[in-house]
Amino acid sequence: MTVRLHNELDLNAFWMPFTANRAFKKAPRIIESAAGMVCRTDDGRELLDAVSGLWCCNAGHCHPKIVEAIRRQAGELDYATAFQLGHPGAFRLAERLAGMAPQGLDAVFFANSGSEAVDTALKIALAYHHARGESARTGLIGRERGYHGVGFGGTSVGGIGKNRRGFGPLLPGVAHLPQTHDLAHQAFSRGQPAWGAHLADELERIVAVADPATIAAVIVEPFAGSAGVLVPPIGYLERLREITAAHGILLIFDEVISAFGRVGSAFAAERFGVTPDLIATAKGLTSGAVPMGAVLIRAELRDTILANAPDAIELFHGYTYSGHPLAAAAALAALDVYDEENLFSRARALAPVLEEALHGLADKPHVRDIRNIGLAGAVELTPRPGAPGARANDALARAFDRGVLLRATADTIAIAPPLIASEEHIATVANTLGEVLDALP
Ligand code: PXG
Repeated sequence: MTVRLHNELDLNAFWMPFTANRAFKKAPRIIESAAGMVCRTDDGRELLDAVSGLWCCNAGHCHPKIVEAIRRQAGELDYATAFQLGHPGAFRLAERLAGMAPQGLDAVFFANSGSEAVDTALKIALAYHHARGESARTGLIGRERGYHGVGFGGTSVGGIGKNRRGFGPLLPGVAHLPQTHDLAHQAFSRGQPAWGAHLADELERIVAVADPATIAAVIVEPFAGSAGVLVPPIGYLERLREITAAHGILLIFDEVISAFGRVGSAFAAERFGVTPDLIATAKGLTSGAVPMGAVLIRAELRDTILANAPDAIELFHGYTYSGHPLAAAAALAALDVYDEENLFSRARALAPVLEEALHGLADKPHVRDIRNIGLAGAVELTPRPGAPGARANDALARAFDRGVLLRATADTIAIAPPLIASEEHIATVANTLGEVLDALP
């Protein structure tokens, strides 16, 4: 007889993040170990991980090289502060990231999560304008359905209503661009939709109302992940870049999900051919093995702040664990693995396989849209009347029982396998989802 470990666990104290705690604790699902594409539950079941943990384990789980690098680092230097001291790993990693980043983004600031990376990027944007004597530029522009983590900055620029409600007035001076997904014009688009570039022109309207000289930055995900893989219309990001540049507004890409191969390149900025002023990233940076976030910054921004600083310390910002030795070691190893195993080009090669497999589900019951970009895809279902989200949740539970781990936001099911996935893995995910949809009420 299998012993279920969670029967021995007291589940009460851990208040789980973004979780239906009461429901979970009645029917807990515990992952005990993982390797490569597979997670194992405490009752010995194997699950094919079709969401890379949570969009982060791009090299798969427990990659031996990453595991070994963390082990080695833990025995050599557990911690060194980066405040007025340093250790080699953080410098090596920053140099490496600057080398991979789009041209000109040569300065790197370390954080410990996507949320911290986003708030750091927003603060650096404000500090830059302040250093240039444009202290009135404090306004920030996000986008409807955008997700930028859970700090007060990221929550303020974020555009998912439920994540904002109940948390007070948030930051002042924030506006939101319209979201870019439109079923009537884009349903079942493969890759970037042809319709919707004009939605970027809304920025002109917002800027005209607010006075451009009061706006510091625009922040968007190159493709929106959490909201359910909303792919940028052709020409949309280019247009945002033109408008921001014309008004002296910084453009921040939130690449917490889209970097490190998810769309077949180191950064989505490269894939879409649009270079922002700052990139916030995390997740795949360490392949999820140790928490870490980073902001890549156009060097001129950093240099302006350094040159105009009234104090010896130029930016009063940073974290106890900025550039933590274990995180830096994990990230350096992850970047090695991405290189050695050509995982970004592998993702590029697998993208059409995922596209074909997912769009093959178009005629299944309840499906009202399918979207994809790189190794990210979404199947959007028609909600059950009066019960938004219930149908996708049901689908997830059924896929789990059939050994496939998926994610859902509202009634959209997201698929984002590790970049080490094989064509067979992708077929298994799509076939399982197809069987689930066939039987789904
Ligand atoms: N920006 C983006 C674009 C993200 O996707 C964050 C910031 C925040 O990162 P941290 O490390 O602070 O969580 C994220 C996180 C989902 C899901 O189901 C996605 C995230 C987090 C939780 C759930 O799609 N992304």
